Amino acid sequence: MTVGVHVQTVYILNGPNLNLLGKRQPEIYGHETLADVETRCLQITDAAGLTLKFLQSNAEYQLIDWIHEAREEAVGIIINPAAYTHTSVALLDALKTCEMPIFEVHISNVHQRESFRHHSYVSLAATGVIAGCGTQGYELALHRLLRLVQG
Ligand code: CA2
Repeated sequence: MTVGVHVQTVYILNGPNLNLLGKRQPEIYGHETLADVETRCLQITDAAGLTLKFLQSNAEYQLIDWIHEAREEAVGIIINPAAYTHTSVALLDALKTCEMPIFEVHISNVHQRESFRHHSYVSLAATGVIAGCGTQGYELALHRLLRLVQG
């Protein structure tokens, strides 16, 4: 009998317009691209022996479909829902079905910005929230997630 080795998977999901990271508004979001962020996150997951799925979409339904996928396959989710943070009950509902650690990451300090950015639907489903740490926030969330998952 062959016993398969089960590799744990972490999903990092990115919402609308984050494909422009490093290419526009560097005063708010910095100079790093999403590909740079993925590379640094991969270094962490590789070292920990985990698989990383690092994804971005401008479409709400796509993010929801990936959350459904993660629900079956992942040990944890890190999500920067971008503008959907402040609007999407649908993302909240999808995340609420996931029984695993969920971290919400914002590159900017949303609480220092316009008041419509102060409320997050997603936070209601989040284990933890990181905001204002730049793109390093993804790594901080990943380290915390690994601590919870791997002990
Ligand atoms: O600070 C964050 O990470 C945000 O989630 C980014 C969202 C914004 O709507 C949230 O309030 C806070 C916007 C993402 C747009 O990303 C861009 C990146 C570079 C250039 C233009 C947009």
